[in-house]
Amino acid sequence: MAKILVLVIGLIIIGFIVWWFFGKHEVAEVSADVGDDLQSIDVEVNGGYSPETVVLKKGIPAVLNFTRKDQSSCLDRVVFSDFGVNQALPVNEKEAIKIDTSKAGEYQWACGMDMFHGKLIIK
Ligand SMILES: [Cu+2]
Repeated sequence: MAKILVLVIGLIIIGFIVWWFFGKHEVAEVSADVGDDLQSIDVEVNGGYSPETVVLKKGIPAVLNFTRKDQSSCLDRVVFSDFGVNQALPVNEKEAIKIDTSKAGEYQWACGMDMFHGKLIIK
C-alpha cells in the first residue's frame, strides 16, 4: 500500500514538473494604443517587464514609456539592440523610448545585463 502511495505521489510530482517546464504558458501580449500618428504603451519595470510582449502597428511612430519601480540595479538600463537604444531608467521616472516601426518583425529588448527580456512585435 505504501509503495502505491509513493508511486502515485511520484507521478503527480513528475506530471507537475513536466507541465511547469513544457506546458504552454500564456504570455500576456499587449497592443499599444494607436492614435492617428502616434502609438504608445506604458511598460512597468518591476522584477521584469509588464507587459512582456508589446505589439506595435507597422509604420506608425511608437513610444514605449518605461517606468522602473524596481530598486535593483539589474534593471536600471533597457537595451533595444536592434534599434541602437541603451537607455538609463531612473527609479519612478517615466522614460519615453522611441521605436522605429518601419520594419515589421519580432525584436527583443533586455536589461543592461541581458538577463530580463521583453519582446516587441511590429506588424
Ligand atoms: Cu540585469
